[in-house]
Amino acid sequence: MTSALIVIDVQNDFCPGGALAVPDGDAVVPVINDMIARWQTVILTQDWHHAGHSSFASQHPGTSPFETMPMPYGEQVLWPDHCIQGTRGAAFHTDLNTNADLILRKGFRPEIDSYSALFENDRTTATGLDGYLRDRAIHSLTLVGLATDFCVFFSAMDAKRLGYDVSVDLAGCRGIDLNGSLEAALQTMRAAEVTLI
Ligand code: VGL
Ligand code: ZN
Repeated sequence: MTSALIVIDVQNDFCPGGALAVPDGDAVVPVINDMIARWQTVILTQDWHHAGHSSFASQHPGTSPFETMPMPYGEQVLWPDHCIQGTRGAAFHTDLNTNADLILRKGFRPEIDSYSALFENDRTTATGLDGYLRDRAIHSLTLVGLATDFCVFFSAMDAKRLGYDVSVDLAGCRGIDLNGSLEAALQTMRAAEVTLI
């Protein structure tokens, strides 16, 4: 079975010192570099927002980061401004091996967020990655990256829903953990038969 490694959002803003730093986020870099060297097909994703993206608390007067807000497509966490296109914060961590087959950018529509590598947050607008994987006869996916409980989690659940064989290697992941979101994500993935390594 042809397999791919999908490396989610290992960008400066999700690492210590970044705008939406994931605790210990940079610790995944050496682990992921070792994996990249061993995988035949590697796909990197990059969170890639316009300044003024609707997921930013800065766009909604009276709100603060990490509050939630109803959007037409469902409840949305409001984030600090992060991963703005072309900025240093949106760049991959300097030490990450970026020798990938495909670099997929997501979250570039101003009015909708996109955690998952496969669908935007309405869970129906496709990013095109499913077509790419099908065309290349890739059925088995291993996911790593940031953050375990948001972009990795949504990517894993969407991939499972589309029928892929999905593993998440937790050694290559770190979580944000908002109000227990990390444990909830792990439980939901287990229940969906995502393999947690
Ligand atoms: C992410 C929150 C907002 C992630 C991206 O990569 O997990 N989280 N944008
Ligand atoms: Zn984002």
